[in-house]
Amino acid sequence: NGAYDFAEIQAKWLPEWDELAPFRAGVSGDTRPRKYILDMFPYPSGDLHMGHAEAFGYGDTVARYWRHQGFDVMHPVGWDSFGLPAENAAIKRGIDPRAWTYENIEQQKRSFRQYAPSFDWSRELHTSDPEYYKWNQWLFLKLYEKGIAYRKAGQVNWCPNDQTVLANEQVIDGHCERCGFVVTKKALTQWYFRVTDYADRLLDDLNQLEGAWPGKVLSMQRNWIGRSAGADVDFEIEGRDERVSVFTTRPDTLYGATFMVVAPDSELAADLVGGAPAEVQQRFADYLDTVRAESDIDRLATDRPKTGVFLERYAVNPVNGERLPIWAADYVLADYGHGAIMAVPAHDQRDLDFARAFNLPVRVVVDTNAPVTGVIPVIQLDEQGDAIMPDDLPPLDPASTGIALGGEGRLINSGPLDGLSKSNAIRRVIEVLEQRGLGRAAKNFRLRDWLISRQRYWGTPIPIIHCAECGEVPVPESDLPVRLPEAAGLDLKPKGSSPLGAAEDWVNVACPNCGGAARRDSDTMDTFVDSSWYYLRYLSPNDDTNAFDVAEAEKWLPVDQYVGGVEHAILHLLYSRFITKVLFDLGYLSFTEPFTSLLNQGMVIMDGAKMSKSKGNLVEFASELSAHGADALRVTLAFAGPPEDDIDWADVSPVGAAKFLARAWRISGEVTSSPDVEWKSGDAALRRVTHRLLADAPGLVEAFKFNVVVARLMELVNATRKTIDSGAGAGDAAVREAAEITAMILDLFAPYTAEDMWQRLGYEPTVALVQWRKADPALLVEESVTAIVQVDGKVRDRLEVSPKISTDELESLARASDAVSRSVGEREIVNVIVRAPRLVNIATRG
Ligand code: ANZ
Ligand code: ZN
Repeated sequence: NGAYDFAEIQAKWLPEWDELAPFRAGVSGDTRPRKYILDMFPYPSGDLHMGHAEAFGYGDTVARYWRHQGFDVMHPVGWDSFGLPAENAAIKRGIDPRAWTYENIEQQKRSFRQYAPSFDWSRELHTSDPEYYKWNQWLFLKLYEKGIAYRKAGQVNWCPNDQTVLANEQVIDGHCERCGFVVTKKALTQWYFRVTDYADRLLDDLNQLEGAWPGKVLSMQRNWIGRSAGADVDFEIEGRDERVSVFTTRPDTLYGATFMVVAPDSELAADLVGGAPAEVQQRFADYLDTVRAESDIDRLATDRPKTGVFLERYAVNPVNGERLPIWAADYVLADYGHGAIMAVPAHDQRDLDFARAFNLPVRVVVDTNAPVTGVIPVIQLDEQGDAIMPDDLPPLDPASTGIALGGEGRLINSGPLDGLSKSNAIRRVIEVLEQRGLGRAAKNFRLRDWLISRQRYWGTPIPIIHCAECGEVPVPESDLPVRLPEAAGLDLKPKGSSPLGAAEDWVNVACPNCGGAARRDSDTMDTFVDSSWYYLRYLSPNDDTNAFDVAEAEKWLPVDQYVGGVEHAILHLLYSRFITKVLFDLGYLSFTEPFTSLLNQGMVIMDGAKMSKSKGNLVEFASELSAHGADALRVTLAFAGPPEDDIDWADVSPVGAAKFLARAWRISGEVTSSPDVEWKSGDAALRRVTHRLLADAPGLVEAFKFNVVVARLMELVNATRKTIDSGAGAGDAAVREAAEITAMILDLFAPYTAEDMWQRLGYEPTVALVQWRKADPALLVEESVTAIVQVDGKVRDRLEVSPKISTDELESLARASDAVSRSVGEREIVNVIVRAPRLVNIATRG
């Protein structure tokens, strides 16, 4: 019974667990109900870091918990091993991205082994293995068949530093997500996935996740998809055959349109300016040059001075025949709606700013002072302080105040719409426009199709062959995988076209269709394709005939609990949800949302700041692991606070956690009763602490209150120690019971210590599969003591009361007792002495 030595315990149990392989999921004949607990798989950039320790610690707590609850738990791990960092490291240090990647995977695996999450290692996968990316290519071909994967020429986001295309999602405030460079636009032909076809479903299905996903993530997804409802309105253009449609969320304000604005970088603008005088064309061309250099974020900002060029063309308002001058201005974006708007300066702030800058008319068409049923008006006070009813006030005048009128109200200056409320007017205008064929109800999304082409080496080759005769030819499924050629000899430096284009032996192939000379598509896929469906591959990671096993998917999916960082709140989750819906439509899956519940862990920070090497506040996972051991590290992370909150490593104490573990472990060595002792015979007070924890822990774990469970374990360990030291001794049955339950629950956070305790208590490994003991209801009722009530020195009643009862409460209980009243009778009570909780002494006279 020596001292607690984590290193010794770790070294002892690792090989035992390897032998036992207790975490294999889906072993044939296993009839337990199933749970799928998934952590976002790591990217192999160096060793694991504290963020991994935290997320994988929490995920493992959940996985272990469900095993104790009798479930067959799928808890796999793999690596998201394609991507830019490997390639950049390769370029910088002249090494093979493959070697760099797989060395890092080995390093992370060694660390994971020590850290000991309960992974089913037999399901390990790496997205950069041909056995995996073959199925990315298969997925691409399925999407291609359905018209969901397509190629189009367009202006794409371009990072001049990384020399690669970026998805909209990878542009943060106009800068490259990876390197921070200002992102520019470039014309390129690229592959896209038609995620916009799924926009409605991606939005509506979020309702199913309400309460099970963090609210913040749901709202980020909703904003990203950005659905707005309104109408398309078609405007006649003088001197042009084709009409121009605009998208508006406020068709009710159509009578207030006083000009039209087109995006300078739209085809429409180019077309319209073609019919304008030469000097307008020149002014427009100069303006376009400045606009091209601006980011979308800048263009949409409300607080910058408005700029624009009058094209000297006119549109005609379909409802009143008014001529509207057409301007080109940067605040209208080419790729939203139709790239053109009807400007209603009285009711739209950006239009108002523009109108005031260029002296364009402002016409109020919604009187926001007019009362509307169900809308509480803003009451103003006159000089005497009396309320002015809003409908006594004239409409506000945005042209002089500079403030557009956005609110509810009643229509004015709008012919047949006058008097209608805003929402009724919207309905009415749409009806009229539809009748006349001049417009229709419409909705718009902020979401764009997913650009998946990358001009980089370290990714999945796109399985398409370009033939001069046949055009785009999909690689036949039987020829998959299209393997990445060796990196050796290729120049991986970014240059705007894919390095694969220079791999002559690889890129030149016979057309699968006509046999003629053809070339492989040399782009690789965005790595978000890899991670969009990996949760499926874990179910049959070695199957070389199917991407995933449909029957296994039926059994295990959707994922019950997903754990990972909030940095994936938009992209990764959106793409996984999208691909899941596509596979549902293709008949492969029977569910439409992949992740039933989501937990986002907070960050591990140091001294209030994000950790980084350059700031010098980096806490290395490896050094913490060797200093304190896996268990103390995991207990520290679990105990630090709610998992969603950031953990400041300066505020926590792995040393304290280790002391707690040692205290728990010591007890397991002191127990002298044998495993078959009757627990019922043990100390009742300690048994209550044990059983209350047994009863409460499931709810706490399921609500992710891991810190509370650890605190309660500490309480139990202290109570056990007290019982041992208080004379009951280590032989008391309740001490054994408490130690066994401690080991079982401690397994959620400190598997090595728990296993060793389990063995010291006389059992075979593994504690990880011990079934949750049922709490004894009799031990859950609040503890009571017997209070004796005396009347004039004679015991008249015994009351069962709480040990914490107050003097006053006990006195009134005693006075209320029938036995006491009977014995007092008509006599007068002259004195009451109360010694809560045990004694009440009543003296009488008469
Ligand atoms: C007239 C109007 C009147 C508008 C009014 C608003 C208020 P969301 O909600 O983001 O969908 N718009 C349409 N296409 C645009 C584009 N390509 N670039 C910039 N702005 C564009 O916004 C829809 C509103 O944004 C549309 O409704 C349009 O202005 C503008 F009192 O039309 B609105
Ligand atoms: Zn061909």
